[in-house]
Amino acid sequence: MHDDNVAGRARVVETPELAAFYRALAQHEAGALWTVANDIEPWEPKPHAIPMLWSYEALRPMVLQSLELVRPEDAGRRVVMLVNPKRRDVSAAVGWLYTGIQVMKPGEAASAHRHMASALRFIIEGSGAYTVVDGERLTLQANDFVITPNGTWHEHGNDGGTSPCIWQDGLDIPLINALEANFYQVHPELHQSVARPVNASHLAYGNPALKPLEPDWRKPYSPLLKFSWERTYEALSHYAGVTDGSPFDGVVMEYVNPLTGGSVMPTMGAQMQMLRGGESTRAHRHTGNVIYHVAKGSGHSVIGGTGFDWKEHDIFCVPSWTWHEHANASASDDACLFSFNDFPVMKSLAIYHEQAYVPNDGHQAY
Ligand code: 1HN
Repeated sequence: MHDDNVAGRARVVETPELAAFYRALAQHEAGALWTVANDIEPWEPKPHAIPMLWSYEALRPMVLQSLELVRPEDAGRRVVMLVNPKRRDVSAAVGWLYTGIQVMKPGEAASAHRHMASALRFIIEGSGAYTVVDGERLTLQANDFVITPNGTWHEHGNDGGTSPCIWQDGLDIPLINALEANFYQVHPELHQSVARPVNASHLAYGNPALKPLEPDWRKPYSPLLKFSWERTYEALSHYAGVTDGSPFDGVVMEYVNPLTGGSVMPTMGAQMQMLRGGESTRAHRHTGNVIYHVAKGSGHSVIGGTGFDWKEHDIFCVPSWTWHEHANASASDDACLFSFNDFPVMKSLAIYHEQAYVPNDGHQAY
């Protein structure tokens, strides 16, 4: 589409004299910009990651198998990570985002630590999961969303019933490592003392449109740490009744910091979107990377010209600047997609950019 052999682009023809010049520069750890200029200034973003879908049905038995193979005391966290074949070198699922599936047996508790990377979790199965974030214990149910912002002490466990708890972790760890800004500490006492009432932030900040007049929240992340599925689905269902929705995302809502309306954490944002019965969206693309989790229903997405069928708890990714569109398989039931992204990074650096797909009524051929 774009021709590099145009005026204004680097197009130096190599000669023996130039080759000798390059070798001489290299001996001094220097180089000629025009030999790399077109690579480091692409016409548009060229993501390394490829579109991927990880089937929960295929991975779940292996996630459960890990229960018998390692203990959290030895592994730190018992996680099956999802790796993009083109991002193996940085342990990313897409772009600079990491994701994995963590599992804990009833009665297990993983120790507390903190790091400069931010984390979030989306609960998949089991009823006894809890997490403790900076002294607040949060109880977790299927499809709840919980954040552990950078620098917060966090630990998890399963203290309910007889079945394992499984959740998806999302972290910006590849980004923080790329920025060479990661720190990691284990808690001096292995476990935190619980300093606040159970679910305190949810009770204080979980009511949409009513905020406590607590004057001293100065932290750069949401004081609301847990966003329950019950309230999220209720909000989406209500909103679905009064909106046409986005042509690209259906009925979509962002999880926000209730004090600012901004993203839940400085580096990662999260959304839940509903595709109503029979709904299919038009394609668009944007800078920024997204990892989706199918919270409800089934359907398919076309990502970069490849079709991916999905059903509950499948995880898939959309690399930066890649066309994507979604369709609900059911004519009558809604489907819901949870997603997290690096949009806050893109937006705070003023490099977020979005474009609609115009040909063929907004639908890719695949
Ligand atoms: C981490 O701290 C957790 O706390 C899970 O559960 C996955 C992957 C990379 C780095 C830190 C957790 C992680 C992680």
